[in-house]
Order: sequence, then structure tokens, then C-alpha cells
Amino acid sequence: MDILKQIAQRLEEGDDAAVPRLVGEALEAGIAPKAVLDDGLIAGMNVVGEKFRVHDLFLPDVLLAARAMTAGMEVLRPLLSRAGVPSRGRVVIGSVQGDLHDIGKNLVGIMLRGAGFEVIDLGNDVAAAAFVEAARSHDARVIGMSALLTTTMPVMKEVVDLLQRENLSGRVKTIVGGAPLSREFAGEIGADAYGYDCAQAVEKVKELAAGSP
Ligand code: B1M
Repeated sequence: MDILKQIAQRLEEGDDAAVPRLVGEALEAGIAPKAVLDDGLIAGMNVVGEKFRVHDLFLPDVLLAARAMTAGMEVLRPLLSRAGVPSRGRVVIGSVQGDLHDIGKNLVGIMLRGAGFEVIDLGNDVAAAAFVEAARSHDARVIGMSALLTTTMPVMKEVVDLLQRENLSGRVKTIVGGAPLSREFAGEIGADAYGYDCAQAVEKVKELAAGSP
């Protein structure tokens, strides 16, 4: 079996020893970090999500898979982030209130740091007011929000509305992302950008930071 398929398979099994070892082997074999991420780790997690949806896997299995994914990401982290890049500005990120999913948000953070942004990561389950307060206190130009549950998506609109009410929307831009979102949803709630994946998130944040006063 090819090594990327093995990574996906071990991730599905929640094997947090084999996944980082195989990620290391794939990198040593010269496979690009982005391919290891997309075709190994994320591909495996997509299968887990589908099996969970049809009750082929259960919550403890998903937790184990998430742990294996995090262990694999740790091996990739230094390759996706570059040290010593001059700061492009500060970005506040977090998973919105009620949402404990943070793997995608963590990837976005790794990639933003790699692109030279200072990232203030508020973690998961972050209330609208906490995003706005952090942007204000850290003088951040962009707020990045992640949601994986359809039930937590409305919190993103609360953040956009709060920025508007506090007359901050000209200065602090917003980007949203996460599996259940779409460009249309981002437009409907008045977010400044939508990122389909972590690579696109970085491109959009660069544009937002460049356009922000
Ligand atoms: Co949950 N879960 N989960 N889960 N879980 C989903 C999201 C689900 C789709 C599974 C399913 O039914 N098929 C479903 C949501 C259904 C819905 O809302 N319609 C679901 C559910 C129901 C639940 C619980 C309610 C289950 C329960 O308790 N009965 C519960 C809720 C807990 C809560 O949040 N309050 C729950 C719990 C969990 C775990 C804790 C076990 C675990 C999370 C562990 C963790 O994150 N530390 C978990 C996991 C792992 C998943 C799945 C399987 C995988 C998510 C993931 O990490 N994907 C997920 C199924 C799925 O999404 N296919 C599922 C990999 C990650 C790299 O992708 O986060 O999409 P993702 O990020 C992508 C892009 O979306 C984008 O970039 C990344 C790729 O480059 N992106 C951004 C993400 N954020 C961005 C921000 C940006 C830009 C791009 O700009 C700021």
C-alpha cells in the first residue's frame, strides 16, 4: 500500500504512534508536506467523518483519530511554519462558541504563522465578545473564525455584528471557514472573506491585512 494510503488508514484506526512515524517516513521519501497533509492526514479524517455519519464509527473512535491527526500534524508543523519571517501583522483565530472542533483551526494557525503572521489563538468555544476584545487588545487586523457544526455557525454573524456595533468593522476584517460553510454563507453574514481550506485562508488573510488601514 502506498505510504499516503497507510497514513490515512492508520489515522482511521486512531494509531497515534504509527501516524507520526509514517508522516516522517513520507517526508524522508521526498513527498511534499502539502501532499502528506491533504492526501494522507485529511484524506483519512474525511473517511472517519463519513463513517461517523453513517454510524460505522463512534465518538471514541473519532477522538482517537483526532489524536492521531494531531500527532501527525506535529511532525509537519516545522515544515509548514517558517521561523524568522518578518511579521505581516496580527490575526486572532478561534473556533466559535459551542464548537470544540479545532483541528482545522489549528492548521490555519500553523499556515498563517508560516506566512509570517503573529497568531493569537483563542482556542475553541470562543464567545463573540472574546474575539472582538482580543482583536482590540492585540491591535489585530483580522479575526479568523472556524466552525464545524451547523449549530455554531450563527456565532460568526454575532462577531461581524459586534464589530459593526463597535465601529471596528473598517479596521478589523473577518474571515470564516470550516466544513459546513460556503462562500455564500460568508456573504450572507457580512464576513469579509471565506477560506475553503487552510492554504486559501492564508491567501485571503494576506489580502485582508494588506487592505486594512
Ligand atoms: Co465532530 N462532527 N462532533 N468531533 N467531527 C463533525 C463536524 C460532523 C460533520 C461528523 C458527521 O456527522 N459526519 C458532525 C457535524 C454535523 C453538523 O453539524 N451538521 C459532528 C458532530 C455531530 C459532533 C458532535 C455533536 C458529536 C456528538 O457529541 N454526538 C460533537 C460536538 C462537539 C462540539 O464541538 N461541541 C463532536 C465531537 C468531535 C470530536 C471532539 C470527537 C472530534 C474533534 C476533535 C478536535 O477537533 N480536537 C470530532 C471530529 C474529529 C469530527 C470530524 C470527523 C473531523 C473534523 C476534522 O478535524 N477534520 C468531522 C467530520 C468532517 O468534518 N468530515 C466531525 C479535519 C480538518 C483538517 O478539517 O476542520 O474541516 P476541517 O478544516 C479544514 C477546512 O474546513 C478549513 O481548513 C481545513 C483544511 O485545510 N477550515 C478553515 C477550517 N477552519 C477554517 C477557518 C478559516 C479558513 C478555513 O478561516 C479562519
